[in-house]
Amino acid sequence: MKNFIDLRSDTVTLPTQEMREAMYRAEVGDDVYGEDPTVKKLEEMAAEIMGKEAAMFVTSGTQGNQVSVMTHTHPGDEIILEEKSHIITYEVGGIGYLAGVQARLIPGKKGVMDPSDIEAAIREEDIHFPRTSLICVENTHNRAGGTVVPLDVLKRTYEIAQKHGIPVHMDGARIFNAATYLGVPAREIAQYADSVMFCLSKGLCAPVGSIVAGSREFISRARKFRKMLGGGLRQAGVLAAAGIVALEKMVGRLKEDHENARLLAEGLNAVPGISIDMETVQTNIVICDISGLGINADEFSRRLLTRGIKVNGGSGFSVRFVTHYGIDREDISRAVEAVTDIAQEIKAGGKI
Ligand code: TLP
Repeated sequence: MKNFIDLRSDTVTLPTQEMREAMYRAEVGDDVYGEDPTVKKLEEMAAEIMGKEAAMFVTSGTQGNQVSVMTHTHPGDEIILEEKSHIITYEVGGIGYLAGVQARLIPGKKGVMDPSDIEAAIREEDIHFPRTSLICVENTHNRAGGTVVPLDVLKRTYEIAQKHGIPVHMDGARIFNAATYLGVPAREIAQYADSVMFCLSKGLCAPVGSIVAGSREFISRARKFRKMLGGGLRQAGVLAAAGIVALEKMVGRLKEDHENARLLAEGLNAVPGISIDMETVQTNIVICDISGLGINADEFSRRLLTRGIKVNGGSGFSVRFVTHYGIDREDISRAVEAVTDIAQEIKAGGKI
């Protein structure tokens, strides 16, 4: 039995044996000189998969999003984002600091912005106004519970963006989870964005790295911003080699993570004191409202940890569980049992 069942994030996945072997064997060169064949191979593969002209390996999803925003915009511009998006919540205020842009936040429904709200937020030409220079869409949407933006919404959003001459960036950290849910190739989703960032290091298990894909012209400008942020890596082929295995071998199994997330959600939702909006359980993320238990997320995560389960805490009452390659059905049963146990313990008035 495992020491811990780690449901904090799919970022905790470890590289597979095949990745480690590919990393060991990787042919490498100085990528700042454009001489790393393994990085080039990964970038070409990634561009092809996303249906874009070019792609660039970046150190992280955060770096990929930030470089994309910097490349699409100028300081003083305004960009449209969903109000709970990763870029606005978890990227350390980078868009203000690095790109010098301000955010126009739109509340989404389960992470999905209504295209007409987007259109209404686009600035007219006026001496007082900033220029709206980018629309960002997150797919799947992390804080909404791994929800998928429907293809018709993406299409309408893209049509509006094109009508106004504004590019769309997709934070597709988990785009393959969205593609798995929709049953379409990732490029069908990516076609509705001018640039797309996706992560190799989440459900796909690579140890490090993300990709930004877009037009050749966009990627060549983005390379300068990546360099500026210290992302010009040298023999990065050792990392890219794992990324290639991630794309070749790990995409097809994401449906298992989705099945496990559904089982987990069903199990947890049956525990008195826990409620889950089951409509949001579409991919590998389950967000629970634990307020009915009468303890906050910090206390909940502390009690789970003593039972060998890791989740992130916090002062609120929302707890996220993420399934991934390191989680099997038995782990799901153990997690549900542990949560049931905590609920009973609270009911009995027991303290740890
Ligand atoms: N998300 C992480 C944390 O940062 C919250 C997680 O555990 O889910 N876009 C989205 C939608 C993401 O969920 C993440 C990571 C990123 C971008 C950033 O990727 P990294 O962690 O590689 O910088």
